[in-house]
Amino acid sequence: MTKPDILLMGPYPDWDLAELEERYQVHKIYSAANREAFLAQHAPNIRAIATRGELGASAELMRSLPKLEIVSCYGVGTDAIDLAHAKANGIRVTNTPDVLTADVADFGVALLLAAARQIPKGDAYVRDGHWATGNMGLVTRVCGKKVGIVGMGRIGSAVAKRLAGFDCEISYFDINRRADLHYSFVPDLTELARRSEFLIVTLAGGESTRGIVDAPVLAALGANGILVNISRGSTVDESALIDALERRTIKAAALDVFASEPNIDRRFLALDNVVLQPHHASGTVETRQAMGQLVRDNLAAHFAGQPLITPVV
Ligand code: 8YV
Repeated sequence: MTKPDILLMGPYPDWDLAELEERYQVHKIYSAANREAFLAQHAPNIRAIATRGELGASAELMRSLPKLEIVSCYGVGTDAIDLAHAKANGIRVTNTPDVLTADVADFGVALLLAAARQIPKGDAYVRDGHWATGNMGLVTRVCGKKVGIVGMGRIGSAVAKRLAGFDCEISYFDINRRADLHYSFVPDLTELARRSEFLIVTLAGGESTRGIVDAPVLAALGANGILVNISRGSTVDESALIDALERRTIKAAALDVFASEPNIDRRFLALDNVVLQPHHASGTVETRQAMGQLVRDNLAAHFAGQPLITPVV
């Protein structure tokens, strides 16, 4: 039997690649020297896209693949996939929910601790020999503080659960109140920021959340406030954030995601009050193995004519 042709949007770990190559004819668009020539050669046969959360699949790309049946996303966020186009054209879409929730939530807490307790600064302080001669200065406590969670979905509620264990007072903003949770619901994001010492963004990306953390929200968070973003760079007005960090109208930020990844705004690099990470919240061996398995299980279900495991469209 001939192997179905699939288009790989970005690099996958070797263990996934080996498994995919066993079952599919894998075409790596990210390593093509000439994208147009690559598509001209392979597009007519492609039946599936295996993407990555942040890379996605545009309508233009999907339009160029006449035999496309499914987009299997290696990530929970599908904001970079044109879902409307997929739906209108009978193209299925799957993602990898749940398997990454715990690691992403752990990382949100780690980033909060890193920013508040200034862990990167302490590390540099020891390495560059200043410990013997200087004074690192005091940092900000995390336990017992008021935390605002922006987006109380799977990841938001896992972050809340962890920080409740730090005796933090948890409030949240979302479209609707979660009847199953006892945390305080604040339907106005600026008001949530005003009430919070730390704001942790876990919202899904996309047009409805673009720039939702804007200048007034940052102003309300205030000069002692810390912002953590583990969602998508698009949810934060990055110019407003850089301005707030430069003018110290918020205390600090810790960011795993950026408006333009991986080539982030270089103004971040000059700031000592921001912790920068390379979109790696789900990047543990355990979670990435589970994500890769789910991508393959969805593809296998599709090509076997069985129900998809985690369908989005
Ligand atoms: C991954 C993500 O870093 O799940 C998502 O939406 O953005 C992350 O888990 C990404 O998908 C891996 O490329």
